Amino acid sequence: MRQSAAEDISFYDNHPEPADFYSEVIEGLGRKRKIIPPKFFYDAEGSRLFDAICGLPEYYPTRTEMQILRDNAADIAGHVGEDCLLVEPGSGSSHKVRLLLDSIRPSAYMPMDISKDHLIGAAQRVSAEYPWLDVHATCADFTEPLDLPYEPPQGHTVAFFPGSSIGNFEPERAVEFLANIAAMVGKQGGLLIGVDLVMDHEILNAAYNDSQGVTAAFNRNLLVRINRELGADFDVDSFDHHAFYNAQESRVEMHLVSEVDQVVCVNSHRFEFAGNETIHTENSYKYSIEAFQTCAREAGFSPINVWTDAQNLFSVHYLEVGK
Ligand code: AVJ
Repeated sequence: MRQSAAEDISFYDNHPEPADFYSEVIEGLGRKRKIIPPKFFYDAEGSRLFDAICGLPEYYPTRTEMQILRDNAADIAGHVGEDCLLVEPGSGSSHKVRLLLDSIRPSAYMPMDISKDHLIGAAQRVSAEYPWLDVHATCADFTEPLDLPYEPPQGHTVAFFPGSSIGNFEPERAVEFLANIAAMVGKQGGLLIGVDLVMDHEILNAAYNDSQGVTAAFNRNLLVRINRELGADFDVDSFDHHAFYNAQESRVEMHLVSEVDQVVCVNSHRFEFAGNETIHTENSYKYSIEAFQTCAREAGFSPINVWTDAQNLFSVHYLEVGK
């Protein structure tokens, strides 16, 4: 192996339990109202399609959040403070954190992801690009409580959770997740988190029903993946993408709608679909600033500051543990 500065990272393996795709699909399709959890969208093709979604004209969250981070990097850094350990649960390619590193100047960065190979590659690239930064990659499932494998010598810990990924949790689960983060960052800890706002329904509906059909392909790819990996016989073209804003629940729902009465086999399991019956594949909750701050308080955080864009599409909150 080549030795270079890029490989100069620390690595911790928490040996996360891989999700059981087969059991969760069988269980979800066996329900009265069929569901498949959104975490299964992200195989290689699903990840590629999600990246494409982030660049779509209708999908405002990614570019809006990035602009908020760029425009307010110095102010954010002022709140976060110097020399923190910056932990990023679900860091993926560590793309957005690059907008903040030069301003925040953490003493160490801890990308955390369940996908070990992707994590190590991304951590090495950050390390090469920011030679002054100590990088501690941690392979872990961020939805589980976790004690940090590395504590910063002089200071506090701040978590970074961008992308409105919090929106995939049911609100009660979101509070639990935030409480886990509060426990993880500890007494002097903070959390910088991106949260999609409640807004005009037309903007929301367009963001999940793009004109190029990328979101539809992303949704249907779940069935392609089930066919390939679990030996199922979904007729993928007979399921329609359906996404809409449910104002009552304050969430965008995505479904796959069976066009006809049909039977689908997954291995030895048979599942009957009536025409128009749906598989619920995703919830993406939207929060007003106040509603999110209420969740944050319930989880043991105090809201410190919030940044938004001029159109009030997206919010970035800074929270600190305690009263
Ligand atoms: C990654 C969960 C934030 O809910 O907007 C994008 C996923 N689904 N288009 C979102 C998604 C359809 C995205 N999150």
